Amino acid sequence: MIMRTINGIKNTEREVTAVNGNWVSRRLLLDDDKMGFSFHETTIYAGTETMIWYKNHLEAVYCVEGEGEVETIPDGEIYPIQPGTMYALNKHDKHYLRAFQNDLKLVCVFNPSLTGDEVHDAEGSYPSSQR
Ligand code: 9YT
Repeated sequence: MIMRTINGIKNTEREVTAVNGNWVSRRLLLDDDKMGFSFHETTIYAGTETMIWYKNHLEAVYCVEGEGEVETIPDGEIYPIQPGTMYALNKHDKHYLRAFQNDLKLVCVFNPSLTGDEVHDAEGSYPSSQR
């Protein structure tokens, strides 16, 4: 049995802030938990835009708070996000993620699981896992 809380993760190595300050992510489950996926709560700060491209991972994202949008690149299609919305990057879609007036609180699942050591490169991508 694994039991963790967001409060227990704050200020530990499982809490990561983006280099550009756009988001903070708390990693509830990572690769070493051996669940076959990783599980995150990510807060995207109000008024920010982040380019993301998970070339090597599939991700599903569920919004629990806030409003924003995803814009897929290069087709420019806009997908609004509000509480209750799920989006799945099933084609490794390159995208902009924007939060509007309030912070966006998102719950995310990655396959393959993130190890927690990944760093977004200039394309918004994480490297492929070593396995
Ligand atoms: C919304 C989103 O892409 N969240 C991803 C989680 C975060 N980049 C992390 O924990 O690395």
